[in-house]
Amino acid sequence: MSFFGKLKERLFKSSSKIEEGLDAIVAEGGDEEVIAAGTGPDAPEPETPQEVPVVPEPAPAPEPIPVPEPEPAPAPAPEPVPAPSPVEVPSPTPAPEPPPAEVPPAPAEVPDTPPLETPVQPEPMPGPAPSELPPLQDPTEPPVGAGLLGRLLRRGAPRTVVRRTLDDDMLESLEELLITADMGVDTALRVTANMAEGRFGKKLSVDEIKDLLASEITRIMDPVAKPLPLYPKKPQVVLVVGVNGSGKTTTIGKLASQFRAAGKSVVIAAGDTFRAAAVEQLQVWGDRAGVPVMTAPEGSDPASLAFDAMARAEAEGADLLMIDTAGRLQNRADLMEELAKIVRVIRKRDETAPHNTLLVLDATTGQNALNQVEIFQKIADVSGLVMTKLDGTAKGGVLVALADKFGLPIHAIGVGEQIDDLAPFDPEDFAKALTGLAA
Ligand SMILES: Nc1nc2c(ncn2[C@@H]2O[C@H](COP(=O)(O)OP(=O)(O)OP(=O)(O)O)[C@@H](O)[C@H]2O)c(=O)[nH]1
Ligand SMILES: [Mg+2]
Repeated sequence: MSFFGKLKERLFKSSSKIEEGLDAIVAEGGDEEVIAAGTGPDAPEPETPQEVPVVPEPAPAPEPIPVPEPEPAPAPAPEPVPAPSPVEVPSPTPAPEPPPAEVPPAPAEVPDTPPLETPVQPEPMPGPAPSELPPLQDPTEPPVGAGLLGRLLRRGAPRTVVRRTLDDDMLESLEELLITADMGVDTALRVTANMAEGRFGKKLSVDEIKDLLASEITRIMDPVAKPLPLYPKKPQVVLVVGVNGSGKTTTIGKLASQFRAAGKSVVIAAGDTFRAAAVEQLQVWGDRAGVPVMTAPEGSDPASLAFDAMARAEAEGADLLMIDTAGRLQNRADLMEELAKIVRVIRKRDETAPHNTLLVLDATTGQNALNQVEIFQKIADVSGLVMTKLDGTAKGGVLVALADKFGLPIHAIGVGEQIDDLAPFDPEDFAKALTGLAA
């Protein structure tokens, strides 16, 4: 199944919430209009609900075997990124924290070239399969509308469509609906205001509103849809952070597998040294992805492990080092300080690192994700987001709020627990899936 198919099927809860809401809004105060079948190419689609299946079936059980599909471009698909402004390298800390006992004295490493300014020319990634064009008309048939056949076809049963005049009441209902879909108040207001521009007082059907909504969402999200950039720096250090259970370890496993498939050599560091189970979980992912996992004894300093992992990745000439970290709630100052220390120690080895700091967000947390971004950004210079668990939540709209508020790149989204359930973020697909439109 294509990733869009999966996304659409699994965003069931979010899309059905929006769709049901729209149906109710238009039905309330809308008028049924009768349209003669086949009248003109612009004739709106029939609106009989049974003809507009949002998501036909509930999401099936996850496919057992992660068979890589031919078409999806893997999440790390490097686009020829205009290099984001280089990671802000703070001026050397005046009184650098003494490295953990086992950490060798930090050699001052100055790269010859600013690595982030000269992105590697990435290998072209397999592009998405050409989307299938809807069969507009059978070329062998004469155009409908010509001759007797056309007249006969037009005489089908008349269809009905319900349209409601876009007024203040309807706008307010739309705002409320978007807020309940977790888009946040500011974003919901902006989206509905844009939808209404030039359409106030006009009559709209559910499908027309869905189209408007999807294009507004796409417009907001287009600028943030950026695959994880790849840089020539070896190793490129990718630090993965987030609150407990957001999907960091799983995302690292999925990304590592995709990087490997793209021909990159990857090392993973198990920076969650607090739980033995966390290390084991990462090792399982490492095995699945076919990449080595560097571990440290339980309870040892994660900053120290990160430092050692950099040394190993350098020695092995690895392209990428992905550092997993323990989950930490953004309101736990002690844990956030520990994260800041990991970043400081990494920078002692390479002052340009980490080259990417990925904040992994769980879509089911809804609006709290906004607070997570704010605080993690302060502590760890978050360079991009991955949103997991978009399957099975009605809170998918939060991704729109995040894009609108922070403008941070969204590198990938997760829609399941399998190794291939992560894909680059595609705003149009997402908007269509969220609003329940067909591909
Ligand atoms: N449905 C679904 N489950 C996911 C997704 N990503 C991760 N999970 C599940 O979420 C749970 C937590 O994932 P982990 O990768 O362990 O999360 P973590 O952030 O590493 O957790 P801590 O290390 O405990 O902070 C696991 O059961 C994963 O299988 C996703 O996209 N969809
Ligand atoms: Mg973990």
